[in-house]
Amino acid sequence: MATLRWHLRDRTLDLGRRPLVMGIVNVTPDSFSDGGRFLDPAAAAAHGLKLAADGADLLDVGGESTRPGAEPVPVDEELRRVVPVVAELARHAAVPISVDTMKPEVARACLEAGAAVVNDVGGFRDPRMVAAAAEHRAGVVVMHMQGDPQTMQLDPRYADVVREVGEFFEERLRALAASGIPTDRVCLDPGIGFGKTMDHNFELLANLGAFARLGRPVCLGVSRKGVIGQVCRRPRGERLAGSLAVACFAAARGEAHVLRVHDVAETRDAAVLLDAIDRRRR
Ligand code: HH2
Repeated sequence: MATLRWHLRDRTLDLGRRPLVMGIVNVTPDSFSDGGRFLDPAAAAAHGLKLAADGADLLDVGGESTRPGAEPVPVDEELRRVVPVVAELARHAAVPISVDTMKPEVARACLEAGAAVVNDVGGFRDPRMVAAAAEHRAGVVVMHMQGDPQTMQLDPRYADVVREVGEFFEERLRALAASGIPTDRVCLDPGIGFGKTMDHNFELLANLGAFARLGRPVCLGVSRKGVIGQVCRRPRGERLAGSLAVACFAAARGEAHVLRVHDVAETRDAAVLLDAIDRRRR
């Protein structure tokens, strides 16, 4: 892989070697695969530390489920869920902390508590999100979503999903650079399952190279998602093999650089193995 760096506040991540593993810490009662397991902030922080010990390169803390049809969470409640967890992890985990939120108040409070990345499934279309990330020189994950989580799966439509997601990224990179977020702080994410049919998801997975060509790291979130379940006919608890297959396919082609996953230890093993093979390529 060529040199690829992602700047987050005072750190720089090197994505040129093996794919990085972003461990998911959901502080929610209703996330699609692990809702309710880590709603208590102490349990969530302990889970985050375990994922760091398992080899996560980043931890992504979220307090609002974005599964299709999920109920929006009021800002006070989301703050109450995530800020103590981010603060605890920023103090005790050696890896950068990301906050998965669409709310500027939450992004700002988490950055003040030590987060280094804002992961916005809304794609930083809200100028207040942009301002919060710019002021703190945070790294950002710009995800593509058609519509919003309440309605996104009702009737997703594209003339050409790969072209439209690519155009969205190009527009975002330009707009963010003009608003104080330089391109070297941006990671792109096609948003698998966010306003997409199964066909759209597979079109995107098969053509991730179109986004890697934009010169920025690509984050891929397929862990335990419906896109795995529908093909493999497995319930959520049995999608690890499928999740790894998709992640490895993309990473081995140099088309995914950050793997957002629930199963960190297993994904880390896969990433390290890919690297061991890749280093010997002639
Ligand atoms: N997927 C989910 C949430 N946030 N962020 C990015 N950048 N990319 C993704 O694919 C992505 C994301 C959904 O997964 P999860 O957090 O496990 O579930 P829930 O939203 O139900 O909490």
